[in-house]
Amino acid sequence: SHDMMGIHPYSGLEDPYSLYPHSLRNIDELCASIVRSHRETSQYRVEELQALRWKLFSREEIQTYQTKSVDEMWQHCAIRLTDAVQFVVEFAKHIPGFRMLSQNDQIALLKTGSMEVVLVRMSRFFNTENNTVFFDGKFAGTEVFKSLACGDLIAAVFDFAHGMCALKLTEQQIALFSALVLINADRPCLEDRGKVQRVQRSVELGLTHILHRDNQESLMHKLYQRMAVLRSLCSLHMEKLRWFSQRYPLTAHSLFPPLYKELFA
Ligand code: CLR
Repeated sequence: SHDMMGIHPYSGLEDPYSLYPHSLRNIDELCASIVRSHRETSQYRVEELQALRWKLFSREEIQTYQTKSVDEMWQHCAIRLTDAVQFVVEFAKHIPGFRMLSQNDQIALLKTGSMEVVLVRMSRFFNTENNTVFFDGKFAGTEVFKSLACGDLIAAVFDFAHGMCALKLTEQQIALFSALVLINADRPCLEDRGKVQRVQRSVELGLTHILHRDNQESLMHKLYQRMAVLRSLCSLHMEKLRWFSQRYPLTAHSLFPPLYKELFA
C-alpha cells in the first residue's frame, strides 16, 4: 500500500535492485518509511506505556503465574511472543527493499531476525526503575516467569533490555536499528546475498544519517555491540526451545502457534 501511494523511495528507478540511495532526499525518505512502519507496528506508543508504568501484578497474580505448569506457561509465553513476532513481520514488509527479496530470503531473514527485533522492541516495554516488562496487560518482574524453568534466559533477556534502555534511543533510532537487525546479509541460508547486502547498505546509511543528524555518531559502535549480544540471546532461546520440545513434545507440537513453530522449530 505504501508503494501504491508513491512513498516507496526507489519505485521510479529503472533497475529495481539498485537500492542504494543516491541522494540525501532518498535517505530521508528511506528513514521516514522505516520510522512510519515502526510506528504503525509497535503496538503501544511510548506515552501510553509511560502512563501504565506503575501498573504492577499483585502478589496473588504473581502466584497464579508461578503455580502454572511448565508447559502451560511455555504455551502462554509462546502465544505472546508470536503476537509480537507478527507485528515484526508487518514491520519488515514495509522496509524499502524487503519485498523485492525472494520469498526464501525474506523467510530466512525473519527466521533469524524476528526474535532479535522483538527483544530490541522489549526495551520500549521495560521499566528500568523496577526491572519489569509489560506482559499480559501489566508490568512483570522476572519472578513472574519462574515456572518456565529457564531463569538464565529470562535474566539475560531482562539484562539486555536494561542495557538497551541505558542507550536512551529515540523512536527513530529504534526503528532504524530494528531494520538493520533484520536486514543482515550474514544470515545463513540466503539465496541472493548480494541483493540483501544492497538493502542492508541502504539501511546502514539511514541509521548513520539519523545518528549524524542527532549528533550521536558514537552510538553506532554500541549498537553493533548490542547486535552481538542479541545473537547469543537468540541461540539461548533456541537451546531452551529444543530442551522444552524434548520434554514436552505434545505441547510443542500441537499447542504452540504455527508461526512460532515455523520460525523457530
Ligand atoms: C516485546 C515487545 C513486543 C511486545 C511484547 C510481547 C511479548 C513479550 C515481549 C514484548 C518481551 C519478552 C516477553 C514476551 C512474552 C514472554 C517473553 C516478556 C514486551 C519472556 C521473556 C519469556 C520468554 C519465554 C520463551 C522462552 C518462550 O512489541
